[in-house]
Amino acid sequence: MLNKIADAVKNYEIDAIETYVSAALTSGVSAKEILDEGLVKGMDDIGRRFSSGEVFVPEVLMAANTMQAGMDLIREELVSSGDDQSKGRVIIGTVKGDLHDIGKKLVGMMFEGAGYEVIDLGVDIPAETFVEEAKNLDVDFVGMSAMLTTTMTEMKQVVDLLKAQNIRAVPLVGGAPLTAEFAASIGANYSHDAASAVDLIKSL
Ligand code: B12
Repeated sequence: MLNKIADAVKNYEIDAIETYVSAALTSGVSAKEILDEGLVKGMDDIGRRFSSGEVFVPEVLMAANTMQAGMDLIREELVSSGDDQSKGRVIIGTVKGDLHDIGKKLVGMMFEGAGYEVIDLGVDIPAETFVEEAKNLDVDFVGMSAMLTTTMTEMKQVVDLLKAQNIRAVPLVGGAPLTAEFAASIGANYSHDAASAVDLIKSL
């Protein structure tokens, strides 16, 4: 069943993914397993084939849309474990110039599941908008995602602007090209995946 889900992402079977994910949920497979062993596994394969030039942007986009359709179905179960009382307010967005949003959405869902109030700003978000929203919404955390080496530098601008305006919200960063060293160098907190992002936010 989980292999079928991974294959559906790999083969861009957006119509079939709903059937497979629903069947897995009905037969008691957890949302977490569907995510890790199914959807993410399929997307990892596409990522590898994209890097090696076997597939191109349109195929990656179709796989991404298939993955998103699957994620929509497990969303409820992933976030339902959250407490009623909010543990804090988080804004999350993908930085300016960057349109990747699957990882960011996933992290947002996991934060919700852990009891945080999450406001998703979307993609291609300028540093000024992160800072304005952090101020307006009086948030505890500012989550930033970057998937391109060329856009990760945007994160420093956000951190610097938050400091310059004396906003105490804690910056959290993530995305495939980032490292803990990079995050430390800009004064942000880093985690490499959605599960450890939850441990990170809880620890802060
Ligand atoms: C899907 C995808 C796309 C889709 C995005 C669709 C969408 N709606 O998101 C499309 C087709 C649009 C796309 C476009 C491009 N892409 Co692209 N894409 C990918 C791909 C294959 C998968 C990314 C993904 O969704 N992974 C699955 C999720 C679950 O994982 P994740 O994003 O890493 O997120 C996890 C962690 O990083 C972390 N995390 C993420 N954000 C945050 C935030 C916080 C606060 C925290 C704590 C944690 C955290 O937790 C997440 C969950 O576990 C990657 C390959 C790869 N290996 O990453 C390339 C990749 C990122 N893309 C790449 C490139 C080059 C491009 C393009 C420039 C291609 C082009 N020639 O046009 C464009 C850029 C468009 C733009 N301006 O953004 C390169 C980037 C290289 C680099 N280092 O700069 C990659 C690495 C592929 C490669 N090897 O060449 N892409």
